[in-house]
Amino acid sequence: MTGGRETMTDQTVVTSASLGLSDDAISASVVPIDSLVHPHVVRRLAGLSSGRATSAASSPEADATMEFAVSVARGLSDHPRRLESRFLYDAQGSDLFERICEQPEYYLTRTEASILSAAASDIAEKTGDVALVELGSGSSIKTRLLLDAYVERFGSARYTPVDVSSSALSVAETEIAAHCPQVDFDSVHGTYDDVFPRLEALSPCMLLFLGSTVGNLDHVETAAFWSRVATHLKPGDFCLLGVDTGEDPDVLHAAYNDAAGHSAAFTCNVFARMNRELGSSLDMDAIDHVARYVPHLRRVEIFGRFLKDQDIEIEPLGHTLRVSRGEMILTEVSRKFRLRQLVPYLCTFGLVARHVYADRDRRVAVLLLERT
Ligand code: AVI
Repeated sequence: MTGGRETMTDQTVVTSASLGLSDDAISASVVPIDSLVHPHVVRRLAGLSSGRATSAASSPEADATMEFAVSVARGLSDHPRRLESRFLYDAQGSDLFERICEQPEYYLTRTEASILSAAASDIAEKTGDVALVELGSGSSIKTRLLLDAYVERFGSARYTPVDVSSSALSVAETEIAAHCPQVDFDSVHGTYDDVFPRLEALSPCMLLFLGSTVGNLDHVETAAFWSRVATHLKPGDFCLLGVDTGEDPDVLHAAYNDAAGHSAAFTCNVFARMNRELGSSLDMDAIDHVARYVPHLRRVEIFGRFLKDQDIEIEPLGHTLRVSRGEMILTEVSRKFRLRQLVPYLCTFGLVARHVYADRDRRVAVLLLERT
């Protein structure tokens, strides 16, 4: 063995010489950590990850801001840079998303509503009298079509909407009480995690996951999501899943770049939210919305593109990151589905498609899945 440092693994001895490196190259590669990240930021983040950062001053709002700050710091340090899409939906973002749903180019919402309107009574007949539990219920407008069908068939209905927006839940409650008083309304203000453990007590039930929200999860999140659904639903329970099956590039491009500019405002809002909540001092006039359909990945990718160099401050962490002109920060992906791949995939989680409802143009599908 000639020169070089040794690293022992179970089977192999690797030397710096065998890697073609001299000892000088190794010592020259030592980079002071302080030049990469400020010690103050290290203390903050290390404290957070060990759960020690919650101080006496902590409150749910402060914790939520810190969670946003850490997520932004993490996502902007990633390659490619990204932001978690759940932060698109603050009060302004939720309003903008409602506007998107009303745009003529955004076919998903109205197409899914028309499928539900035609299929509601058939769905009620197939599931029998089950409690309806809706993830990310928002205004619950589409769900009223289903509730009407359940009330008509069974005389009453049980409905548990789940949403992080308390204002959306109270609007839904008022509207449903006025429009359909036979509905027993029992909402959950929180995330999916808050409702999964309650599903067993709500069984027999049908979990509603509409609007192709599943398309905003990446592959890892998707598998984790379906595992949880499969764990918490009992055999014989149902899941009603709405997915976008569109594949026409022009139609998809228009849907995510509406002429009225609501899609652009929705993307930019997450950067404006960083200004509001994290003191990021971003020049909003120098951030553009870019949405493009990538056919081979069957997904729309949405970015904020920086038109000039900007320093992004993350005040709660005392951290600043530089983004250069031309850089694109991924804010969201929206996957589009092929039923011949999706249906067998769901089977691997014990969720069997009993019926698939679709529109004439095959742009949207609603799957009635049974937990076997
Ligand atoms: C909520 N989700 C299904 C929407 C979508 O189509 O992926 C979010 C959205 N983003 C921009 N426009 C719509």
